[in-house]
Amino acid sequence: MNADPIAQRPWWKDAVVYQIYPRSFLDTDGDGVGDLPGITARLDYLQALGVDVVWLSPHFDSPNADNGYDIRDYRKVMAQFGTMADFDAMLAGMTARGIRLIIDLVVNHSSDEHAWFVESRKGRDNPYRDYYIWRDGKEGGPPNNYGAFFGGPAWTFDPGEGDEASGQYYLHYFAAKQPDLNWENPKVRGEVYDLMRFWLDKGVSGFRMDVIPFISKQPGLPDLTPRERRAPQFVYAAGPRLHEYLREMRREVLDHYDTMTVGEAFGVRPDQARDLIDSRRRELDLVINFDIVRMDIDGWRKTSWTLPRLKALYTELDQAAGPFGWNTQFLSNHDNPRSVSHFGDDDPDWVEQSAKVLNTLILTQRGTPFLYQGEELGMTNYPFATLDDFDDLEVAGRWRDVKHRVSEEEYLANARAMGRDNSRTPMQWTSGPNGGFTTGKPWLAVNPNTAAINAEDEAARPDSVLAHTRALIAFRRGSTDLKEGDYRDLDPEHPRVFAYRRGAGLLVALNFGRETARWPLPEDLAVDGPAFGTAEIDGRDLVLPGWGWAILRVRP
Ligand code: ISL
Repeated sequence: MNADPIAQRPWWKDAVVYQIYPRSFLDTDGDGVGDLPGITARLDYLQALGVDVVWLSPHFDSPNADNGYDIRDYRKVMAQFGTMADFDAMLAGMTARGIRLIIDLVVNHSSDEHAWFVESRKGRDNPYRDYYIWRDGKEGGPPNNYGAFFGGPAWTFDPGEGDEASGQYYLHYFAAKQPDLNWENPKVRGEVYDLMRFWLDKGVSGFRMDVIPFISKQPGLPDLTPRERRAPQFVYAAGPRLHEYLREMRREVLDHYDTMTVGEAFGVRPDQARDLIDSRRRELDLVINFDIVRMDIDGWRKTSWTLPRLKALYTELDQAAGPFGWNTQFLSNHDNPRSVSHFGDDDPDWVEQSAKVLNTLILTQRGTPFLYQGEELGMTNYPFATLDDFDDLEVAGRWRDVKHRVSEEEYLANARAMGRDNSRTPMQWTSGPNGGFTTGKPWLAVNPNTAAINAEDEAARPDSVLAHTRALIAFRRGSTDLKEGDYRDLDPEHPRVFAYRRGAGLLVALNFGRETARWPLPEDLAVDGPAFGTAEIDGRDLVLPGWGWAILRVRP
């Protein structure tokens, strides 16, 4: 059992979360970009799905260098998404349906068009100068050898409004249009806490915190070693004051509200994550870890994964959370490819079955499930034909970095498999034009398979991925074993079957392949009635068809 030291069990432990990438959810004004009224128009759909919390990717005013993860005004709704009245109407609609809202807190960096940076860059004496991280160059170049995740160095020289001599470099882990905020400055921390209170006072129920481990920088900003340069996130996430900042944030803001906080733990290893989510430390409630979704990606290259390795990661993460931690359970989001293309089988003959297996995995694991928009439908990666089909500065930036040594064909093959735009193509609502997402020209092309994979058709089919996902969310809601029970892998080495116990009363078995699998039930197991799923019990064997799944009630 999970020894929860907090008096009552927090609501977010039993919740199912649904992530909305607003740009691609539903467009109601024909500009080809999703908007907040579009979300409001689909609240009955979300209520019918049975989700408890919506995580909304950034809705704030932004020049959209990084699709909203570059915020120009933290208290203003992006014009393309609507108005503050639209936000209030959306939140009221969610609240009326018993759905909570957590929003995306992007405070490792702002947009370079934010008023703070506009002032900061004016010169060394500006009162906002140390809201950001400015340093003199070294030997005619940047202050150190940090690389930016979206290509090039993590430093950009800015002459300011003085003469060239007054110019300095500013730090940006991501794009040059995303300058890193200086959390060493208590004024910056105070500004962040104020903007958090602004949205909490409007009724939001918490935050997903973008690359929050990066806010504490390494003292002196020393050069990275060649090995560190290959994966700088592990250095960026290990700053000395992170835990201090998070505890201050909780004291100053979060402890005064009933909130859910989810830190995006880019660069954090499972054992380090434990310190972020240990409820006794009063830092974060949950983290989004990268161990599973990035198990087969090395920088921009896609490598490979095996089911035993995947299963080992589930066990490692479950054990790392310990009795005072709690995990998120997810297989995709707006930064990763579609789960059914990544971990399932998106061949049209198998996509539906394998999507059901993956959603069963997400919804029967120990922790808080996070479904990404379209995952409930079995939406797949997009068939990108050329690099021009992408609209992601990460794909473009990394190509600039490697084009001198990698063929476009090789780079395209990797971007096609792992590029973020795979999960950013518009939601597929119908088989009609643009999948019912917009009456205009969509900002990113709609997947042509919307003819076969769309919410309208699936809502009418009892055997659809949508129907399956709804049923599992409802089943989970009523299952103490799934919500609270321990997790134990029953066959970690099996190459294609993922079988595990949840609590005292359930066994889950999943077939990660097209071939039928006969899996011998453990000798000491007394099965209680037929399997819920597509498997059959033959004597002491569980027979799982290709991409089959089963949830068995067992006698304790
Ligand atoms: O892994 C990555 C870096 O190579 C990216 O996919 C991603 O930038 C990383 O996971 C951090 O993501 C978050 O911060 C970024 C933003 O682009 C992502 O959308 C956000 O989820 C900068 O704000």
